[in-house]
Amino acid sequence: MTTPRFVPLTDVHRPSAPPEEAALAFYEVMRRRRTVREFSSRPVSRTTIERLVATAGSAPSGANKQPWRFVCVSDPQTKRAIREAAEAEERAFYAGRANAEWLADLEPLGTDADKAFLEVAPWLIVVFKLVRADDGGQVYYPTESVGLAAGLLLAAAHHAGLATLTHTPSPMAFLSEVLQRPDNERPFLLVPVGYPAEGCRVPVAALRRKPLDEIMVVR
Ligand code: IYR
Repeated sequence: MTTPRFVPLTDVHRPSAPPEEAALAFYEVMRRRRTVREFSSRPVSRTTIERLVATAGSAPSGANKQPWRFVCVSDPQTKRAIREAAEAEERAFYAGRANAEWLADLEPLGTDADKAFLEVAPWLIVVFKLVRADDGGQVYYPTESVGLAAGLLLAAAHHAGLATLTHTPSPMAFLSEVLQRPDNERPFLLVPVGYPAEGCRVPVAALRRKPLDEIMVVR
């Protein structure tokens, strides 16, 4: 057995405002996050993407195994390959794989099988979940862990003034092939990152957020 080592907690984030105010200020930032499906081709630097991924990689994870990989794609040919494969799956989805209730639920969002954003957005961050560590060891709560990391990724992008889309083409196996990922990585989420297109429109239906009394219970 190894004895755990500890160090004093020193590098502490201290907001300039007290918690009530800081929480409100952050909420005012985050409540403006909107999923965007019309992206501008305006470039975003690789350094920016590296910083977003570093934030995502700071998420907590089961036994600190950090069971994630962020494959960042800016190469046009690779983006095109992803778009083509994704659209093939989406055509099958909209043409019958989805049941009637699912299609009805999507109607207000105005989605369809056209995924131009997969070529237009300057970056696609493809988030993979590790089902085994790179050394073959176990991982714990990988789905929860990578979900937390993905949330931080979206928050980091929004905080940097960039738009994202949480895209889950289904099934996603083609991402492993196109991106030549090893067997211990499973596609989890595809996140286009960039600026919204000039004149970008967003669906009214997606604006509604459940009020606090619907999502919060205090005991
Ligand atoms: N994957 C499809 C359909 C879709 C499914 C859900 I659940 C959404 O919230 C949005 C879309 C697509 O990307 O069009």
